[in-house]
Amino acid sequence: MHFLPNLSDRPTFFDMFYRLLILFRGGLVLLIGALPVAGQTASPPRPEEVLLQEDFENPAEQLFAQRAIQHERIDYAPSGGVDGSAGIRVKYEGFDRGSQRVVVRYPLSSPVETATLSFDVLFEQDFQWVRGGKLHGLGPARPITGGKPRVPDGWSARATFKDDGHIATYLYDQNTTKKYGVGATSDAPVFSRDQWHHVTLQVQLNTPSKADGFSRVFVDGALAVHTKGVAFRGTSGPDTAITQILFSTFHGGSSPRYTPIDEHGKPTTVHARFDNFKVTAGLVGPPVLKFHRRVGKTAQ
Ligand SMILES: [Ca+2]
Repeated sequence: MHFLPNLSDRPTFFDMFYRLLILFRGGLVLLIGALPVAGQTASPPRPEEVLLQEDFENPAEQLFAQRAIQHERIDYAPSGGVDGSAGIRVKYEGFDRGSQRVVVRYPLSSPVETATLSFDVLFEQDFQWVRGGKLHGLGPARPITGGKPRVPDGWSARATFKDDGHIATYLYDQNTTKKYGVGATSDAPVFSRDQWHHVTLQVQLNTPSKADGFSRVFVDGALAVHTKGVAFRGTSGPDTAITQILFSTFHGGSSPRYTPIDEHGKPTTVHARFDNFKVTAGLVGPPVLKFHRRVGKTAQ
């Protein structure tokens, strides 16, 4: 106790108080030293496993960008992405079944049971949502889309844009009484024209014998739709896992009611731009507790 002041052999009340104060301070230092640093946990979280990432800045070196730009209705936009970076521009050419299909499928780097797709989208000033259309998603080796018959090892999970800038989940599940996909629509519009929006689609596959899968869609960090109790697949096996990004965007629907039209009522072409596609293993994204106004209800 050499650091103590030279106290008398018969301590006064002040001496006792001073000794206690020094001991207490020493104990406090030891206690603080034993505490973890703020924000640190006993086992640090695993780093994100990125299954696909594309910012379009070096298209010659990025295979997904190359594949996308080869599509006749996708143009490379050197300064058309987020913050003047490079992106892509999609032409939605109206015809009697909505707009011409723009579909690019690309494999993920490994199969997973749970994944998160995110991307940025800007609907240009000319864009018309009409009655709705597709807005990308995830699928297995053989995705079911376009009203094709359901099979046990086939499914798909996509977002769709809806009238007035709403968003919806659009899921081909195991419900054999349905011809088309099922899902839910946000209660309020989430998109505005000429403004970048960040879309996040989470997919959790079901246990093959149970309807315990789900899909959530977030827009600009807020939960817009949460569809629970989904039987995406009716069997197990590697072919049922999430293995592909389904770049898929067009109006429709299969009737002129989905078609973007000009002032004369004739089919016209409208545009949207995309940037920063990323697919990550697991549920990545904003916390679920942050709601986008009200969460859409399942409408099956
Ligand atoms: Ca970019």
